Amino acid sequence: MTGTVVKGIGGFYFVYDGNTVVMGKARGNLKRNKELIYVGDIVDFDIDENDRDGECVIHRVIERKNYLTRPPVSNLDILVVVFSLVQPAVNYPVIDKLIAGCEFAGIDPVICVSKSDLAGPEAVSHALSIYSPLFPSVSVNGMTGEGIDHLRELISGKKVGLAGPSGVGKSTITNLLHAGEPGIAEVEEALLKAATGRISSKTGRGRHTTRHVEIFPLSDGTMLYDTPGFTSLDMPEMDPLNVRNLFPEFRRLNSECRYSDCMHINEPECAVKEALQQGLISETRYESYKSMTEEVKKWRK
Ligand SMILES: Nc1nc2c(ncn2[C@@H]2O[C@H](COP(=O)(O)OP(=O)(O)O)[C@@H](O)[C@H]2O)c(=O)[nH]1
Ligand SMILES: [Mg+2]
Ligand SMILES: [Zn+2]
Repeated sequence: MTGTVVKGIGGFYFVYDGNTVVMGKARGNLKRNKELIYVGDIVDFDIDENDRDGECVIHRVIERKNYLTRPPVSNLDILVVVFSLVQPAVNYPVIDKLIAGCEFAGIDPVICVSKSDLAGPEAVSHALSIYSPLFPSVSVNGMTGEGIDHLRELISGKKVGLAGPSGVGKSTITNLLHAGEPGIAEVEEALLKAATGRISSKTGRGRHTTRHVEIFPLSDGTMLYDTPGFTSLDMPEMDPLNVRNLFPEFRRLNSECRYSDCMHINEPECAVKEALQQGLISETRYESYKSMTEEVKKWRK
């Protein structure tokens, strides 16, 4: 049978088959090879016939198209990159680095400007104008729920997580997405049933719970990754020249610069700098690009 790992705790995994949740363990060979199973993995599993409690055995990971490490999750289609303009103030380099991290990991970003009640409509439209030509973008008011339906549409049927600085409203948005979802109560009940008496309280308090991740299926087929939120994504060491490929608005211009290895910083006849001067590329995006390039250069020293 095939299912999605929706939770892992103390060496046990919970597998959702589209209907119900069963609890189980990884087969011996997976454990011996120290192959980690990630929440989000699509796995091949069987119900253990000899097990009265209907535990399952996970034979292998069938699909892991991408993964993130902090917290460890796989197979995200979308990361909703959330930021507010005030309380806390926006830090564009941090946001653009998160977006670049999505590009790097092969995850589609959806941009969400939060706390629209605090910033004023002009500031919100300005922020949206930076991102909406590049990515699906939405503004949300966590106090009234305004914008949540639009966000639901943008993530419908996908495997979705939330990322963004602390305090921007990720938990609030997650709760709004959960509101009135019968699927969540059912899965929670099945999880609880599967776990009762099987996980010792000692294991339950172990280190596996410190970065708690759980996936909740919503009624429209969306799989919502309930995490404390990704505040940053790991970036590997890379050639500074590759940073330009993580900015989609630069990519189509790369071939139009005089030099094919143009970094778009000090070179003459640079199509990106021309686009910047014409207002076709946002200044904050360009500044973020420069600061990321500097950061990547430092790592390589
Ligand atoms: N005014 C206002 N406050 C919000 C909004 N969304 C969240 N908050 C508040 O901002 C604080 C941080 O929100 P939280 O969801 O915990 O942020 P997280 O750290 O990103 O998960 C809480 O006190 C929320 O009540 C919003 O849209 N407007
Ligand atoms: Mg939170
Ligand atoms: Zn250039």
